[in-house]
Amino acid sequence: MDRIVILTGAGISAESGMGTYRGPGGLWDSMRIADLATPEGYARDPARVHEFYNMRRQRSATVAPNAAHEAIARLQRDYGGKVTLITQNVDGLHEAAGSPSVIHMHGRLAGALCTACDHRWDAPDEMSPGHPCPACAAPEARPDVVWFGEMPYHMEEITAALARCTLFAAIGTSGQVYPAAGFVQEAFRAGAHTVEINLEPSAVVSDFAETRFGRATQTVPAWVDDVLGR
Ligand code: BV8
Repeated sequence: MDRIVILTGAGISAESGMGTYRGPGGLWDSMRIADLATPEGYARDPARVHEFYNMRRQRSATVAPNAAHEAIARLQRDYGGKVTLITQNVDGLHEAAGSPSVIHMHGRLAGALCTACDHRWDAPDEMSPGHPCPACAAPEARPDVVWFGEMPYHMEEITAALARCTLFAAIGTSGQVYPAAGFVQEAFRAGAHTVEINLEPSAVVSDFAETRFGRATQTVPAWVDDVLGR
C-alpha cells in the first residue's frame, strides 16, 4: 500500500469563501505581511494584529467545508494505507469536513498561545493586547499562528512522513512560502510520485511529475476517486 502525504494551501478553501493570500483579491494584496504576519509587526502594533486575526477568526467561523475538503476526508477514511494531511491553512475546514487528523504547520485561527508560559487554548472571538492567559494569568495572549520568520510547527513529523511517502500531492498552494514549497523536493528524493492540483501552475510546478489544473471542488474529488479506484 502507498503512503500518501497531502499538503494543502489557501486554494482548497477558496470555494468555501475563505480568501486566498495571493492572486486576485488576495489578503496580502491589501494587507502588509510585515505589519500583520511577523513578530516585529505584532511588537509594533499588537492591537492591529489582534484585530486582523479577530476578523479572520470570526470570518472562518461562518464558512463551510467544500467538496475538496470532503474528498480528502473520504480518502483518509477509505484508503487502506497511511494518509498524512498537512495544511498551511489556519482555518478549521479540514476538521469540519471530518478529516480525522490534520497537521497545522502554520497554526490555527481558532488557537491562542501564551507567550509567557506556552499554554495553548481555544481563542475567544475577540482577543486584544493584555488578554490574560487562563493558565498563568500573564497578559500575554497572542494568536496561535506561525508568522514569517517563525519556525513552522510539527516539522519533525512532517520530515519523517515525507521521507517515507510514495505519493505526494500539493493542493491549492502557490508554492511561494517555505519550507512548505520545498516539500515536493523532499518527497521526490524519497522516490514518491508527485502531483500538483491547483487552479494554475504554482511557483514550483516544474518540481512535480504530474499536474491537474482546475477548481479544487472538481479536481480533488476526481483525484481521490482515481487513488481509491487503483
Ligand atoms: C521559516 C500564517 C525559518 C499567518 C503564514 C527567501 C527564500 C526562501 C524562504 C524565505 C526567504 N525569505 C524569507 C523566507 C522564509 C519565509 C518565506 O517563505 N517567505 C516567502 C514569502 C519568500 N518563510 C517563513 O518565514 C516560514 N518560517 O522559514 O522559519 C526559521 C528557521 C529557524 C528558526 C526560525 C525560523 C514561516 C512561514 C509561515 C508564515 N505564515 N500563514 C496567516 O495566515 O495569517 S504563510 C501564508 O502563506 C499562509 O499560511 C498560506 O497558506 C501560505 C501559503 O500561501 P498559499 O496557501 O499557497 O496561498 P496563496 O494565496 O499564496 O495561493 C493560493 C493558491 O490557490 C494559488 O496558487 C491559486 O492559484 C490557487 N487557487 C485559488 N483558487 C483555487 C485555487 N486552487 C484550486 N481551486 C481553487 N478554487
